[in-house]
Amino acid sequence: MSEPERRTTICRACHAQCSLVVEMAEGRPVKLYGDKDNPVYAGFSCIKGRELAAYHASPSRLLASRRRRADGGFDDISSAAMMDAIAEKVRRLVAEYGPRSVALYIGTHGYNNFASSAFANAFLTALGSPMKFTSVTIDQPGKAISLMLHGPWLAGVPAMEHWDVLALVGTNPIVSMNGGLGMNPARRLHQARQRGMKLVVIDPRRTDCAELADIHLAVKPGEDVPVLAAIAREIVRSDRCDRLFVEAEADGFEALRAAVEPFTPDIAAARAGVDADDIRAAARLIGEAKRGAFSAGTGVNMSGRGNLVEYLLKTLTTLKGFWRRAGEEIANPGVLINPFPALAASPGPSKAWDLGERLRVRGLAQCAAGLPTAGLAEEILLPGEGQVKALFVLGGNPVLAWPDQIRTVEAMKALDLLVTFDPHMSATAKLAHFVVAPKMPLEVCSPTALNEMIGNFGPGWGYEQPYAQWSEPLIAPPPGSDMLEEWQVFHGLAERLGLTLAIPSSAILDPKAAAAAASDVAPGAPLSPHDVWRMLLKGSPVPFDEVVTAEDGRIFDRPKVVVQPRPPGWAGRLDIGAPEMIDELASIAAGGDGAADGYPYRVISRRMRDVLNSCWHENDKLKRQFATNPAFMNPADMAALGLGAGDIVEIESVRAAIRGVVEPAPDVRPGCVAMTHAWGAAPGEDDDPRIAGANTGRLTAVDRDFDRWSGIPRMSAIPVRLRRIGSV
Ligand SMILES: Nc1nc2c(c(=O)[nH]1)N[C@H]1C(S)=C(S)[C@@H](COP(=O)(O)OP(=O)(O)OC[C@H]3O[C@@H](n4cnc5c(=O)[nH]c(N)nc54)[C@H](O)[C@@H]3O)O[C@H]1N2
Ligand SMILES: Nc1nc2c(c(=O)[nH]1)N[C@H]1C(S)=C(S)[C@@H](COP(=O)(O)OP(=O)(O)OC[C@H]3O[C@@H](n4cnc5c(=O)[nH]c(N)nc54)[C@H](O)[C@@H]3O)O[C@H]1N2
Ligand code: SF4
Ligand SMILES: [Mo]
Repeated sequence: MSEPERRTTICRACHAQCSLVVEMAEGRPVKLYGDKDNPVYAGFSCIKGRELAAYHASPSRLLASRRRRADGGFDDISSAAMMDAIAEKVRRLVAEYGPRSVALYIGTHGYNNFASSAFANAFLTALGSPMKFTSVTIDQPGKAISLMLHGPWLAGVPAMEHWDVLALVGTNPIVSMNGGLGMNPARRLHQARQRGMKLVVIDPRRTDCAELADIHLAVKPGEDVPVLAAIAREIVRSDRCDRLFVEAEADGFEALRAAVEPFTPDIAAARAGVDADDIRAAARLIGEAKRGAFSAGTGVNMSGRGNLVEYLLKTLTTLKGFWRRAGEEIANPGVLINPFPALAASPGPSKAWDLGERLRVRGLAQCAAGLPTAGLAEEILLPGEGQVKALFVLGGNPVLAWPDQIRTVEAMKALDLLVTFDPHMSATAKLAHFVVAPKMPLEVCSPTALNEMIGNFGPGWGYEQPYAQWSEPLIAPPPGSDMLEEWQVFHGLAERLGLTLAIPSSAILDPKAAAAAASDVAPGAPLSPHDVWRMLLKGSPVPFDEVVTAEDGRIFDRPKVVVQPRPPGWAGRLDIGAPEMIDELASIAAGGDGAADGYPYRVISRRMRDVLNSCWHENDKLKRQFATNPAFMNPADMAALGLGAGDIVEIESVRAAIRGVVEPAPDVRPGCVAMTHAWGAAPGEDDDPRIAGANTGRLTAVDRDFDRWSGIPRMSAIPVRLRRIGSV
C-alpha cells in the first residue's frame, strides 16, 4: 500500500479549533490526530476531533433537506424547492404580521463558521427584524454584562507565562476548553505549575482542574459571591491592593470596601460550606501575587449570580492591578481580527441592558449579551402584535438545550414556520417544518476566526500569539447528497425575496464600524466561498490572500505591539463600585442561603469530555465511558437515600420531574447531583433515562429566579428533591 497522504485541517467540532493531522487514503480521511508540530496546540486533540471524519459519515446524517408532512412524517426536498417554499412562507408572514414575526436563534454550530452567522443575521436585518437571539444569553451572559458595568481594560491581561496565580471559578477548562488555560490546557497548566504558578479552583465538584489545584474551595452551588467578596475583603484589609493603580484608574473603591465588609471569612465559610482558613489561604495566594488572572465559566453564570460573580472577578483584577500596563508587549496584534487599541486605559463603564429591542415578556430587553433567549419561548406563545411566528434555528437545538423544556416544546409547536439547519434529525428538527441539511465543517473552507474572536472574552481564551490556520474543504459531501452551506441558503432566500444582504466585516469588533465596512450582496449575485471570506475578513490585520496560505496553521510574522500610556485628557475610568452590583452585594449579605423548603438537593451542570451539548450522543465510540448523562452523586448521599450504582432516581424541581441513572462520584460535593445538559428527548419520549438520558432543562422554570437583564434562569444550582425509583 502506498503511503497515506498527510493533510492538516481545523477541527470545528467545538470553539477551540484545534489543528488536526489527517491521513488520507484514496481521497478519504482514515486517521485524524493532533498536530505535534503545531506551534500553539502542540499535538492536542480530543476524541471528538479524532472522530470528526466519522461524524461526517454518520449513518444518521441527513444527505438532503426535509419537509414535514401534515401527518408529522418527513419527505426529502431539493434545496431549490425548499428555498422556494421557505421564502414564500416568510413573505406571507412578514406581509401579515410584520418583520418582527421572524426570529433567528444561533446555537453552537452557528458560530463555528462565521459565514453562516453573518448571512443569517444579514438576512434578518434585510427583512427588518431585530429578533436575533443566540445561545450567549443562556451560557455566560455575566461576562458581557459585567464588562459593561466595570468597563473594559483595553490592553487586557498579560500572557499566562507571567501569572503567579490563576483562579478558576465554576469552569473546568481541561475538559471544556472554556478559557483560563488556553489551548492544550492540561499541558499549559502543568508547565505553569512547574514554574510556580498557584491554582485556586472554586467548584462544588473536585474537577480535573481542582485535582491539580493548590486550594480547592468546594462551595455550595450558588454561594460563590460570599467567598469572592470575602477574598476581596481580605485583600483590601491586608493592604495587598495595588493602591496606585486603583487610585489612578478606578472609581468606586470606597463603595466596594464597604460592601464587602460584612463578608468575613467565617461568614462566607458558613454560607458556602467551606473552611474559613481555605478562604484566607486563597486570599493570601491572590494577595501576594504580582500578576495573575481569574476565569469563570457556565457553573457560576447559571447559578443565579452570574453578573456579580463575573463583576467581582474583574474587580479583583483591578484591585490587584493585574491588567497589562504601558510599556508591556502584546505578542498577538491580531491576524484575522483587529484587537482593541493597545492602550493602558479604559473607555469606562457603559449601559449593560435595555440597549435596543424590548421583548413583550417580563420586562426583558436587548442586553450586553444580546436578546434574552430565555424569553423567546414566551414571545412565541404570547399572542398579540409583534408575536414571533417563524424561527430559524442555526446549528442549535432548543428542545434539548434551552431552559424550561416544557415551554420550549410548546413554543416550537406553536410556530407557523420552524426551520432548523442541522445534519441530524435533532429533537428540535423533529418539530420543524423544514430541516436544512448543511454541508459539514470538513466540507467547507474556513479559518480559525472563532477562536481568535473569543480571545476577547478574558484571560486564557484564544491565542496569545499571532496564530491562524486556514482550511480548504478536505472532503467532498457524500455522493448523491443535495446540501448547501448555511450561508448559501440565506443567500438563496434573499434572492427569492429580492433582498440585498449587507455582510459586515468580522475582522472589526465594533459593530458600528463593522457595519460601516459591510459588503453588499445583491439578490442573486454569484458568490464563491472565497468571495464570502474575503468580505468577512475585510480590513483584517493579515489580508485574506495571505491567510489562505496558512493551511498548516502558523504564527505570522507580525510587528510586536507595545502598550501605550493613557493619552492626555482621557476621561474613562474603571468602576469597581457599580451601584447595581453594590446593591446586590448588600442584599446577599442580608439574605439567607436561598434554600428552598422541601428541595434539599441541588442539580449542578457539568460537561462530559466525549460529547458536546446535544451532539455526538449517537456515536458509539464516544459512549466508551458513559452511555448517557448519569446523575453523579456523592456516595454518602446515595447511602442516605438507599441508592445503588445504576439505580433510577426521580429528580423533582418546582417545575417538573426527570429520571436519572445514579453514578457514584466521590468528587461531587454532598447535597449536589451533577448532570450534563442537553440529553434526553422531548417530554414523554424519554421515560427510560438509560436509553436517551435525562433533560435537566426540564427542571428549570424561566420565569422564576431569572436574571433581570439577560433573563438567564437557574440552569445550575437548581433546588430539587430526590426519590428512589428502583434498580436496573
Ligand atoms: N441546564 C443546562 N442547560 C444548558 C447548559 C448547561 O450547562 N446546563 N449549557 C448551555 C450552553 S453553554 C449552551 S451554548 C447551549 C447550547 O445550545 P444549542 O447550541 O442550542 O445546542 P447544541 O446541543 O449545541 O446544538 C447544536 C446542534 O447543532 C447541530 N450540528 C452539529 N454539527 C453541525 C453542523 O456542522 N452544522 C449545523 N448547522 N449544525 C450542526 C447538532 O446536531 C445540534 O442539533 O445549551 C445551554 N443549556
Ligand atoms: N467536552 C465538552 N467541551 C465543551 C462543551 C461540552 O459539552 N463538552 N460545551 C462547550 C460549551 S457550549 C461551553 S459554554 C463551555 C463551558 O465550559 P465550562 O464553563 O468550563 O463548563 P463545565 O465543564 O460544565 O464547567 C462548569 C463547572 O461549574 C461547576 N458548577 C456548577 N454550579 C456551580 C456553582 O454554583 N458554583 C461554582 N463555583 N461552580 C459550579 C460544575 O461543577 C462544573 O465543574 O464548554 C464548551 N466545551
Ligand atoms: S477540543 Fe474541540 S476543537 Fe479540539 S479536537 Fe476536541 S472538539 Fe475539536
Ligand atoms: Mo455554551
